[in-house]
Amino acid sequence: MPSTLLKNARIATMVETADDYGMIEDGAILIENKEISWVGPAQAAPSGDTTVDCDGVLMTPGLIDCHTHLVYGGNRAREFEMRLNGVSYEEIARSGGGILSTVNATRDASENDLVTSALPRLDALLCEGVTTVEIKSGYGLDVDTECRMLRAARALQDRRPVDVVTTFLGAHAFPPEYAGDRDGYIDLVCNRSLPATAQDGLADAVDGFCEGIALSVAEMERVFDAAQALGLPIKLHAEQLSNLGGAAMAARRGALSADHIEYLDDDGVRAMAEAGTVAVLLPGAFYYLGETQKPPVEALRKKGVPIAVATDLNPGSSPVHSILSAMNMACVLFGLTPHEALCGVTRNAARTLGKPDRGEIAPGKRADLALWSAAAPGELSYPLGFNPLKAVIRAGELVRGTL
Ligand code: DI6
Ligand code: FE
Repeated sequence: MPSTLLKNARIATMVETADDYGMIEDGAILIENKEISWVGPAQAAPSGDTTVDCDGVLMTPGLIDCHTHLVYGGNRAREFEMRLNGVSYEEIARSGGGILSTVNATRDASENDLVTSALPRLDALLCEGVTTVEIKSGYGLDVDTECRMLRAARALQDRRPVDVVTTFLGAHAFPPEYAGDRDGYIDLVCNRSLPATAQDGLADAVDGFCEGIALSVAEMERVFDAAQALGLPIKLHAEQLSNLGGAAMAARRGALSADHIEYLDDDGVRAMAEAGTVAVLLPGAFYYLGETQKPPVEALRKKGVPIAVATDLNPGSSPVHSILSAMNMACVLFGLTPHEALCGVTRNAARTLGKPDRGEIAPGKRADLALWSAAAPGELSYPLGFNPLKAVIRAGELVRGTL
């Protein structure tokens, strides 16, 4: 494959060794075989088979939304109204609404329905420079629907220029048919749903919702035992509404990430630091639920826990279809710096997906690049509702905009 040299770019490499954005002001980048083979100052650049002048554009790694639930049936606009009329998220969940109302609608949807309804949501992310997206199941809660959701998620990458990483979230809630039999449902997850998805290669990781309104720590441990026996990496929705110690349990088992973590305590922070578990902050859910307890950002920083940021795109607690807005909210609501927010949707997001081949602009990484009409990388977190994306290169190919 011929090589392409992109020159005259301001490159925010986001490499780990740099404590700023890893900026190369008059930079160039050589792309060969879908990968970055060289990056550095333009005057030292090797020659490529073709050369493109980027006209001083700002270049970052392609963005990674590492936590979404964007495949689902129906919608929950009515519950948004209920919440604003004084009914809490937990009350709605306990009365059979919430996640379970999406479960009903998702069970009624065909794979094609799920793909069709997910595409506009995915498109909203892609038009902001997302090149990799994680998508969870968890609105099926039976063997067939969990598999169907994951097949729909995988099918999306045949329809759009994006890499989809899938996560099995059968441990999201208890379905109505197991209302009085929690252990029976965990048995189903461990012995049937999870093996079925693993057998068909449908899941890249296993997640759960560890919460008073969902699974207990002990129940999650059973699911993680089954996941780890199948060789699948684990992650957890933890400490979102209360502190159950789920994040520490997941970290001690080597989890890739613990997500939400508003109620994380010092023990949880320590366990995550020791294990290298990434803290995934989801400010969209915090915002929509009117939460006031903020994640312990200062403690995470002090202990060196890597921080990622994601949309949590879902029909209930976070109908956020914008990774740039999630970055802005992480800054404004949680006090992240714009640099931390950008690390959170590039390098650290890649880490939560177990994908060391992306998230930085460096030799050997995938040539997934977002090009912006912005003067500096901090500007990506600064506005709300403004999109400065100019172009996207995925695996070395221009897939959006013009250079
Ligand atoms: N936490 C979340 O933010 C999503 N799932 C979870 O465990 C929300 C799920 C929903 O409300 O539909
Ligand atoms: Fe979530």
